Amino acid sequence: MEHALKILGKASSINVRKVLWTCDELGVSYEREDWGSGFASTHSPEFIKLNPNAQVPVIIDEAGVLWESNTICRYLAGKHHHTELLPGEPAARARVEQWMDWQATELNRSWSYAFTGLVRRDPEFLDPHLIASGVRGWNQKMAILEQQLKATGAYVPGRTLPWPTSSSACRSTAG
Ligand SMILES: N[C@@H](CCC(=O)N[C@@H](CS)C(=O)NCC(=O)O)C(=O)O
Repeated sequence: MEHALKILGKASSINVRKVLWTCDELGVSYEREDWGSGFASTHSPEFIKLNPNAQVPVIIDEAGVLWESNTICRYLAGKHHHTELLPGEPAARARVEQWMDWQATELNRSWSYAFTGLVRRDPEFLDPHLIASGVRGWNQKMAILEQQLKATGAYVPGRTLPWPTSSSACRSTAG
């Protein structure tokens, strides 16, 4: 019997939403617990044992505990043999992973300082030059994304997601 998938993380987190959206596309059911700022603390000893980075999302299933949102999405697609969502063919797979890696490294790095200062109002992130540089970086990355979406006419890796889905409500709210 397959164990239920448990997802730890508040649904408003962009990184948790990736995992929820992936589950929706795969038709995988799950239980979710609210963890993260505003909810149960990820700095509690109980949570740190699961993810030493004190971040959501974390998943737990019969294989154990996993963190890092993009890894979780790839794991779930692989586990459920959805090679259309995460292709097995190396070149097609690399094109999906290229954008996932870009998001986690280049894109996230561009906005995080300015976001932490301007939105979170963290006093350690209020250097106006670094904020201006973050805003410039974000706009450069968004121009790359816009260009790619213009080229495909649809989704980042290509013209279609692998199969039609009824989850348009989920898609429109995924940030
Ligand atoms: N690289 C991590 C980043 C995870 C991350 O930044 N999570 C944020 C929420 S979006 C978090 O846990 N913040 C601490 C908190 O909410 O307590 C991933 O992709 O899973």
